Amino acid sequence: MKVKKAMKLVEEKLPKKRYQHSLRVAETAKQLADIFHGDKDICEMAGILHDYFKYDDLSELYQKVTKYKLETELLAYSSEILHGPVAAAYFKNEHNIDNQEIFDAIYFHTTGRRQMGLNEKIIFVSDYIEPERTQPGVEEIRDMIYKEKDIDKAIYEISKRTVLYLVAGDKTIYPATIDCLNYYNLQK
Ligand code: DGI
Ligand code: FE
Ligand code: FE
Repeated sequence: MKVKKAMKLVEEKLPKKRYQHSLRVAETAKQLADIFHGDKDICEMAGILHDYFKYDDLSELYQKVTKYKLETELLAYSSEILHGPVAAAYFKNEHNIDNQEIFDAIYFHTTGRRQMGLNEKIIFVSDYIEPERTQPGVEEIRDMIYKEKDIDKAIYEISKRTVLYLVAGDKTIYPATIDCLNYYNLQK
């Protein structure tokens, strides 16, 4: 699929603000691909498509988990966890995007996981630091990327903040989120 087609699909599917977020993630990811020697085309495509199912009803997402034979473990989680895996499977199956790195980057963009590939790491971080993100401490993460150029440290700090936030809100933590935290704690 060409970039323009991907943009058009996302523009038609998502509210304007979420479409614009997707474009900013793609732009940020291209920048990070330059800095860390990732693949700009993979980063751009994954960035554009990553949140495609962000606002689908849970029942629609569950149907697609079954249709695309994704892990049944996913059925215990909400759309916050599901929108990535379902988008990865949808674009692979319905739009012939058969690039494993794009698949992984979209699939794990919310949770991260242990041993992420470079482009997968770039999407995970770009989603968190794109220019309009304003969560407390985001500037520290931007410094780890743009000044220290330490992507593994940034991943650990993002995971840590996410887990703290989830625990504080009594949310269920998906296993890959914890794996990511532990793995990058030892890498940083
Ligand atoms: O889709 P975005 O808003 O751009 O960002 P995202 O896909 O990273 O989603 C962020 C949300 O997902 C945020 O509110 C935290 C939540 N999240 C991340 N890891 C987990 C999680 N929610 C649960 N319940 N469990 C997790 O492990
Ligand atoms: Fe997302
Ligand atoms: Fe996002």
